[in-house]
Amino acid sequence: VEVATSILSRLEAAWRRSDVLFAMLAPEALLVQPIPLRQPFIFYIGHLPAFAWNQVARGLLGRPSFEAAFDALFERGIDPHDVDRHDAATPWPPLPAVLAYRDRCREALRGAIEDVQARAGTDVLAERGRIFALVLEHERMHHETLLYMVQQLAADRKRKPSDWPAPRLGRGAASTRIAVPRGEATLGAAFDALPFGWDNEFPERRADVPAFAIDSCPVTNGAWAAFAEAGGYETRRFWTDEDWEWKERADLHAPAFWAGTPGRWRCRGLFDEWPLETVEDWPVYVSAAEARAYAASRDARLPTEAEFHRAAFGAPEGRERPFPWGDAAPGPAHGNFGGREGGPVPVGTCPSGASAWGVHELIGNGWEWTSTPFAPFPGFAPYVRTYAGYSQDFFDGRHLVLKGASWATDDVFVRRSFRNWFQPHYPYVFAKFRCVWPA
Ligand code: AVJ
Ligand code: FE
Repeated sequence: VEVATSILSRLEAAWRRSDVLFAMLAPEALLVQPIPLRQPFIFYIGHLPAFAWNQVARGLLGRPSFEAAFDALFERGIDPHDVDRHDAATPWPPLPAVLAYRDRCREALRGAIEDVQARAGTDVLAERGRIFALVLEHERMHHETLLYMVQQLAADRKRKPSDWPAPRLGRGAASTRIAVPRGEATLGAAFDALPFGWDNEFPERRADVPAFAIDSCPVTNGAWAAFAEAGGYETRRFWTDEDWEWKERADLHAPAFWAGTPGRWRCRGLFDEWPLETVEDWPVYVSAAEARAYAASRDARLPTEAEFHRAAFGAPEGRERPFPWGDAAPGPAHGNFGGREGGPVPVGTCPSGASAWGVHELIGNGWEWTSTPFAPFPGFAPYVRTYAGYSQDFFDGRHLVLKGASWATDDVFVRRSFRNWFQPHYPYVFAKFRCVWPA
């Protein structure tokens, strides 16, 4: 009963957050698709309940659909091969119908908790309430999707909540180069070590990581402006062939988060815009393609996933840590994640979240790009039989692993084994980077 109550209250909290986020949209924004690869907002109003219903009621309990067309229409948001599954000629259903569907799904889920628990002894997805953790994490993941879509939405189509946090302007810390000696890093996790993890987090894998040096802080807007103004976007040798071609085609001269012109850049937040000088110590949010061009300009490269782990969780005394700062459960003292700030903060201003080596904000203030293609660990199994394609569909060599968390990432994702992934030419994520060099 206690477990059921906690599942229910976590579901209800996630749903309330979903409703708060959708309330940021002006009504005319529902059909807007601010990111071409993503569906319009209305899709997500249906996707969150459809996903939960499809997983728990249809997938696990085998219940019949009450609205099969919506179950299918709202099932998946992004196709592995970037194909928009919704035929543009077919109009989306009216909002009241989608909201009625959402409410019916939520009601069915409230009623399904005990039925799922009854199968805990025989079904790995019912055991430890895994299917509900999955549904909860999916909903919370999409909260961040929504926020970075709202970020791209025109100002007159969104509404700032009255309690939106004030921006943290001001100076950050200067970045230094930190030497990390050779050692082992643990990636992933043993299946039984976590109450829930996505398929791509398992099993545990040890990597031997040669010594390297790494920026103590991520690259800032100010440093990026210097790169852009020195001709970084126009210097062919900093870019790989593919990245150059993409950048040329997109006609990119600045990060997707910037507006304005050279010397007069402005940085766009979710609802406001600032002259770059006032936020020059915020981490710069860029695509991996831009990040690796910047790294090349400094004779550096992006860290691998294993190097990120070594920098974040390794320690001179040998024993790896669950979190960069040690054993304490993640909270506001450890970094800018969990949606407590409304955007980035100046780099290096949360020293209590630094790793054993003194590397700052590896978790929080922006996801971090790695150079590692998203791929399964040896022994991978798509154990979520109701969603076997969650990771597998993206093991295509076209996605990179990101680690850490952004200001918008829920606390639930702050665990060592969590892996995010995006294409290197996807510039919309709250994703920062730092450089590494040979030792
Ligand atoms: C893990 C964040 C890359 O947003 O495409 C949501 C998560 N998968 N619904 C994404 C996801 C299906 C996924 N990322
Ligand atoms: Fe989804």
